Amino acid sequence: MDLPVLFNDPPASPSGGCAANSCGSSDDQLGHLPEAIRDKVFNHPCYSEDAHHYFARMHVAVAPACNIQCHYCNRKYDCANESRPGVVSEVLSPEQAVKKVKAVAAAIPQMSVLGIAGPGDPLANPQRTFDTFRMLSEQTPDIKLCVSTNGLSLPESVEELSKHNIDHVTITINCVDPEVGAKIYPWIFWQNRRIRGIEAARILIEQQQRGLEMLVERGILVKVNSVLIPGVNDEHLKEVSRIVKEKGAFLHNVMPLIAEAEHGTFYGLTGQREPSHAELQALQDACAGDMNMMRHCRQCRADAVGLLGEDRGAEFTLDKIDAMEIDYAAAMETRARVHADIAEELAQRRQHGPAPVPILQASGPTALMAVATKGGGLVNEHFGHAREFLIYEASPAGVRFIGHRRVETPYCEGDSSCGEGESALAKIIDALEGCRAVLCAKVGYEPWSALENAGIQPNGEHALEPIEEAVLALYQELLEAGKLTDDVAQQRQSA
Ligand code: CLF
Ligand code: SF4
Repeated sequence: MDLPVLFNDPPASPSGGCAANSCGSSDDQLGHLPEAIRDKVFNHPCYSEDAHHYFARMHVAVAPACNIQCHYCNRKYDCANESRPGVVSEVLSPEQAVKKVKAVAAAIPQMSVLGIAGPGDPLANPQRTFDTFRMLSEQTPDIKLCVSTNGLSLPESVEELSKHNIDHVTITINCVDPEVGAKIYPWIFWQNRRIRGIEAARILIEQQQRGLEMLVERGILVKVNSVLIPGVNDEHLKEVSRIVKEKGAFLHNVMPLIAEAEHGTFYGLTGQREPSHAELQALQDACAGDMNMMRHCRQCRADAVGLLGEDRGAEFTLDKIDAMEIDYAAAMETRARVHADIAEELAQRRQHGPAPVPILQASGPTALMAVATKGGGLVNEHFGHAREFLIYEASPAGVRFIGHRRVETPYCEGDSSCGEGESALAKIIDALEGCRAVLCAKVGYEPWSALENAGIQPNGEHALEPIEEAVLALYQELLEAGKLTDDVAQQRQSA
């Protein structure tokens, strides 16, 4: 199946025509897709960058076992292929999971997708995973179903996946060469035997590739996740990207390795380094020539609830759900209304995307800009409340989304009486390294000065404006004021 480009980078447009919006962050992201595919992605927050500003996803942690070992995973925690390492989820029975899905769907009508992503491998727990999917496809037909797997048991599961209307499958593919694989996977459990080394990696790769081909044949959209491990598979991932695209994968999500010693993973304990923001972006850009790239992944938990980047899981613990009265039929009416409103807004945005950049100069500086948002595609979060910043690249060719930076402690949550506010601010400034400006709904006096001193221009003038338009406007203001002189190469080096 020859899939149209959804997430590719924009063509360079020195003439200033707005070729903007990589990852289809707005403009004509979905407009050119065949209707069948548009229906599958328009409200999936992971498959459409636009959708992730509006639609929420949730995961249910029904799958505790795993059939392989990855060097970036500690079995005490959730599957690191689709989750941040170091996070533990409460395992649910399929019945508990269904109840939770209904409760969340009623409380958060924007929740459009239910994923099973752990805490182990969903397909290594077929009974629990498919019982959950079966009940959900019968009882909550308005929710898209999604699954993420390491791929070892995928070929044997494809038939069952097709039965439950699962339109979205993620396979984590870190390599297509067993020699590279042997450095990532110490063993697999296969046909009742533990197999190690290159042989283990060879079997895993074969199963992943066969599973990918079988899914594509059935018209199921496949996203490939890859963990970027510097010195192990960084260069190799370009080939992975090329091959999975050739085989019909829809989207490639290159995620940074997280290898902190306190997580107790092999890589964490042996000092394997994580990639920098610049390395991640450079590899995503290199793969983008061959592949639709996802850049808005938040490496969420196996029990995540809410918009990508937020986690409302604590509102839906088992005891709280037990106390809830859920009228799902009524909830479905509200959900249909909310989804229709969002679809209308997205269509409007596509039709009236940001105005083309006037030709200020044929070529010019490229600037990274950070944005504080709490959703809806707007600059609408206070600097001090932001838990993450979206990063956009602005140039005479337009604006493109390139990723996000997470903040451990929002500035306003740092306790200023013991200096925590200052230390939180220092860490935020570190996280924004390489950015020329930060747009937010409001920013206080103290962080304002610190940001300015760090060469990051704070800006609250574009509060509540659509993000791309605001970034573009600020870019022009800074350009006209002669405040943009760095070129992108310099910025990337420093990032
Ligand atoms: Fe979940 Fe994954 Fe489905 Fe999304 S997450 S199973 S495709 S519904 Fe999304 Fe979260 Fe990244 Fe996964 S942001 S970790 S890509
Ligand atoms: Fe851990 Fe997931 Fe790898 Fe299994 S597949 S070892 S749960 S990261």
